[in-house]
Amino acid sequence: MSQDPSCIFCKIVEGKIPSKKVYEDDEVLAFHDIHPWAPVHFLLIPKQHIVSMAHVDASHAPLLGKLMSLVPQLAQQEGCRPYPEGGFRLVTNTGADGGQEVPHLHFHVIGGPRPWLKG
Ligand code: DGP
Repeated sequence: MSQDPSCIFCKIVEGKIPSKKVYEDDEVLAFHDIHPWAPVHFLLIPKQHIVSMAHVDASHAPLLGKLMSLVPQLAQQEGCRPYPEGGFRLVTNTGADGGQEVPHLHFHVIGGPRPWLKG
């Protein structure tokens, strides 16, 4: 599996930086965001080092499909209320203009009661 030794999220995958894990299998890791924006805020990442959504191609389709298919069950597991009264926000910042700070593809899953929600 391709990893970047300087990448914070690769270090989390390898256990070199601790994280509060939500889910893990051989291809995917989900863990709590260190600076949560909301009562529920975790990050879902491929273990493989993919820099961003701008670096995704057709070869990644099965992996991305797996990541997306995990979102509903993990959101529910972490306390997001059911759709439609509840739900969650799914965010992927991409590149400098997209506000991406960590250059390892990640999906923010954000939810909980609404006072935190802006825009
Ligand atoms: P983004 O702006 O989309 O690249 O968001 C990166 C997120 O990663 C940000 O919300 C904070 C989180 N983050 C950065 N470093 C760490 C870390 O070492 N541990 C955890 N759990 N989260 C981190």
